[in-house]
Amino acid sequence: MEKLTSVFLNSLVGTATILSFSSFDSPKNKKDKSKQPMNIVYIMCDDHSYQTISAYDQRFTQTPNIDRIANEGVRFTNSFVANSLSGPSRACMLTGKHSHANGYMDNSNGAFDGSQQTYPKLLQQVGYETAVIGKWHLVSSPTGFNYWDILVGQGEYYNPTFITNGVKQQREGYATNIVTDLAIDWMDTKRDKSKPFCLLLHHKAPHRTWMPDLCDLDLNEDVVYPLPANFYDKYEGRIPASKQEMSIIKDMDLIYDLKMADKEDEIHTKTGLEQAGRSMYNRLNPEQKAAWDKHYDPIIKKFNESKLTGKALAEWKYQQYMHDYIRVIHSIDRNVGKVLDYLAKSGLLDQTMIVYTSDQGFYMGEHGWFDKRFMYEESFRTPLLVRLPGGKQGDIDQMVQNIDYGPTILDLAGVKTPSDMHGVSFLPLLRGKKVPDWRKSLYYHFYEYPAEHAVRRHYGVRTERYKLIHFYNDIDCWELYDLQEDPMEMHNLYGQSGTEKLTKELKKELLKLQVQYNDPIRNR
Ligand code: SGN
Ligand code: CA
Repeated sequence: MEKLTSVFLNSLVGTATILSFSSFDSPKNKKDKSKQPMNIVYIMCDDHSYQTISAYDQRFTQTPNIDRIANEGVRFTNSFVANSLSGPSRACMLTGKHSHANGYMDNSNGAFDGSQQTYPKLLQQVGYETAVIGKWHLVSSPTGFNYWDILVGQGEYYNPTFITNGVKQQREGYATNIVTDLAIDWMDTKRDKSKPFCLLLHHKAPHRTWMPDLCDLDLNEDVVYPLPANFYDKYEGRIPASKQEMSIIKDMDLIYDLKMADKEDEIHTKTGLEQAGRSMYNRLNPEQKAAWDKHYDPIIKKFNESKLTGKALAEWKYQQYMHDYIRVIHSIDRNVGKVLDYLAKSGLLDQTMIVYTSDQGFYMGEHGWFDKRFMYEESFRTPLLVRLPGGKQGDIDQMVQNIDYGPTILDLAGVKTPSDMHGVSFLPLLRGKKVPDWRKSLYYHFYEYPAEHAVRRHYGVRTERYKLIHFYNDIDCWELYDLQEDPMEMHNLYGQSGTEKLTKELKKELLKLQVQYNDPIRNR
């Protein structure tokens, strides 16, 4: 009943808004831009760590174009996901709900149920034109989009296959450039210009295996990246962390991840990964192979001769990983610049909210890792930069989560958050308003286990200062962190004397959230 009422109320809001949208391009409205609805350009990368965005962190690289969004808008300093994995994150964003409620709990979950309520569908109801271009990763075909042009599955970096409104086609070139060009082309020539629009521009990059664009292969060649202080973490007091399989030292593959497929066929790694690495190379066309070889062959030769072991090998792997990853970021940044330039040139900039984010964070060697999944800060957090014309500039420090994106975008379009969405609109924060009762704690739940990288199932709660995590399923481990005293989460305080009261309070808060969101798996 409650759900029906909310749909009804929304349809009323929708009707009212449609009336104003019908005159979107009228000469009168062109004069008074403040009365026009906002477009949304939502740029989301896959696995882009906040550590490699210079608006957040200056240690590794410069991202001047991505930073423009922050400089002309806001930087969220406490932005998080609900379940640090691609498909689930996307489902949380589209539905505004935690994973158990939208049904897409892990990447091997089958297909996302596209018949359910999503924010793009609600936008369509109030007269928006919607499109998704790039990585989709939800198995079922997109629903709620007037136009969709998606990569198949994880997508490929080179010469990727797309499904364009249901029809498969391969496109020659580098994914980040292609996706950007398609998105600009959609805004420029394909959409219905009498309507406001919401474009989801989803890059495959910088997902594993971090393949750079040809023009970026030699970038920053002489740079030596700083090793994180906890690169050689021994995981004392953290059993689940000790059992993961996402270590740069032991799990990062020389051929698959680090591209050391030698022509002499002397380097061999795990059969499956070696084969996958070699077939990735074989996807390249002759021109691409020539540029690839020119860059990697000398590195392979030097690597083969140097017979590295122990720490020298570990740190060589880290440098190689960072070089490739950052080169991939460089291409993303350049392509974000292209989108911003297009919006400026076409006169859309003042009428468009621009979002830059990632489906989750990523480890840049912290704890010795790549990948994500854990509720630890590097992968629980995700970058979030928003440029809202007429909105606030500077930092927003309140804790936001990817379940809030749908409600926020709907709010911008004048649509009330449906009562069954878990997320909350942060539009008031973007407009610089004070929201005294903003949430004080976040809920997280990760499910994909047993699976690649062997991160155990866990749920947890994070407050501004503390974090409590429970790993369950084939393990029963609690972890407690004081993020102020131990920001790298190296000291598990759970069970230590003096933490009893804090633990009790956090368990109470955790249960409160599980009840509030109606998660059937509860704090035990
Ligand atoms: C692939 C990757 C994993 C990664 C998952 C999930 N392996 O399976 O390393 O954790 O995707 O990533 S790979 O051999 O295919 O590269 S996600 O961002 O799509 O959820
Ligand atoms: Ca991802």
